[in-house]
Amino acid sequence: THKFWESQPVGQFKDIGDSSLPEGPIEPPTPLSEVKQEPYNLPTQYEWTTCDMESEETCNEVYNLLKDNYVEDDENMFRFNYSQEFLRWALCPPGYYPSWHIGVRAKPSQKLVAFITGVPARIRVRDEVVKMVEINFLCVHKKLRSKRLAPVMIKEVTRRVHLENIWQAAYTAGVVLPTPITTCQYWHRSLNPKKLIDVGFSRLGARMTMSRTIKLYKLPDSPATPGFRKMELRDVPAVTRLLRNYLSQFVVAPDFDENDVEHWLLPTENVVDSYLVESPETHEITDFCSFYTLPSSILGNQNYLTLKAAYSYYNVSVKTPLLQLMNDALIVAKQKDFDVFNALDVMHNESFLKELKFGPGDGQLHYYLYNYRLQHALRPSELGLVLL
Ligand code: MYA
Ligand code: JJ1
Repeated sequence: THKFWESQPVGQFKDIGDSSLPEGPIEPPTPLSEVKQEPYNLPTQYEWTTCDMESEETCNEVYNLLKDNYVEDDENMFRFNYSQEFLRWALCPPGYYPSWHIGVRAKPSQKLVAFITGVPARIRVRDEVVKMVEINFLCVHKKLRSKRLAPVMIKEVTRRVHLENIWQAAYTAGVVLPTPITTCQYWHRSLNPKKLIDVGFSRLGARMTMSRTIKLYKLPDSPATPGFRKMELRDVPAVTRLLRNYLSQFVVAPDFDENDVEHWLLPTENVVDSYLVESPETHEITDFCSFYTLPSSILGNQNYLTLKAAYSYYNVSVKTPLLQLMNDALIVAKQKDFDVFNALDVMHNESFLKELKFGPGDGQLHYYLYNYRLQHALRPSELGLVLL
């Protein structure tokens, strides 16, 4: 059972298949004057703090909390290691609210022991664009788990989001909660198979030797598509048009404008990489691909500390076949020294995963909406949203 989640305006397991329930908000907004004005109570040994991510020192505290306590795989071999530059990028998009970067400190040491964040986003669900918050980086220090701190943090971020007159949220988790709008599979494409096998990220296949495996995953030294180049600032209007048009076919997708595209997709060193195809004849921008950088710490390995992973982000194929575009993405990722290229089976990704030698991982990612009901769960291919 889910004592906390059963008390929240989210799709409940008992309601699955109930066709009398309408799509849309589960509960209406309340007048802002009725939103609780004071923070929720924490256990007396703890206090709320707002984490200023523009401050080098606070950003470093957040970085360290997550580096030691954030998401691990099911066998505790790897742990996400979001960089400071990445955290600043993820948490400070256009129109962000500093008050949605919420920490918990221990009294009196002032040590940061928990964290949760929200960033604003416009998300389209079918033909409605809904102002939402994207919730991410929920983390409670390993020594403070199972004390019901997470529900208090979720209620506090909800309160602060309500104060800005926003009533819906989108979030993902590796665990099943009431109730996913879709469940996606992680897929992995080896770029540095020797290291992946050495650290236990992957295994030598049956009837495979190391040298056959290395040969299997070999890639050309440079991309194949004529006109394939890095995205630049001057490309923002064309990429925005391309992406808006592409995302319009999915049931749930972000409603990106040029400001969003500049922030989320313009290349930022060691954070996000974006490439496009500019027609050598017409100079039209016809295709686009992108990935973000999220290393994982390798827990307890003598030889290696980190796994360098690229995660497929937004890709748009109009003229160049998606398979060829993503093969070029793999080539540039390999040139940038990534060990593995990861992707979810969202959007049209299924069409290239097997052919480009991705294999299914042991992890899944469940997508959720808060205070918004969908009649039916979606297929992953109906989802046009990638959260970081
Ligand atoms: S997903 C990433 C989550 N982080 C990690 O997995 C890092 C490692 N783990 C931890 O730090 C802790 O285990 C966490 C739970 C903090 C996850 N999402 O305090 P507890 C429920 C939502 O005793 P702890 C991400 O960042 C659990 O079902 N709920 O547990 C998106 C139970 O409730 P119930 C979760 O293990 C986050 C209750 O918490 C999650 O010490 C989206 C137990 O609390 C989870 N990942 O701490 C948050 N894990 O009894 C929701 C456990 O009912 C946002 N729980 O089953 C909702 C929208 C809010 C804004 C709305 C605005 C309008
Ligand atoms: O990375 C993941 N799994 C890897 C490593 C498994 C290590 C043992 N548990 C994996 N490797 C196989 C790769 C192989 C390469 C050649 C082809 C065949 C496949 O499967 C998994 C995803 O699969 N990652 C996790 O489990 C991390 C947590 C995922 C949930 C994330 C929650 C996100 C938080 C919300 O913001």
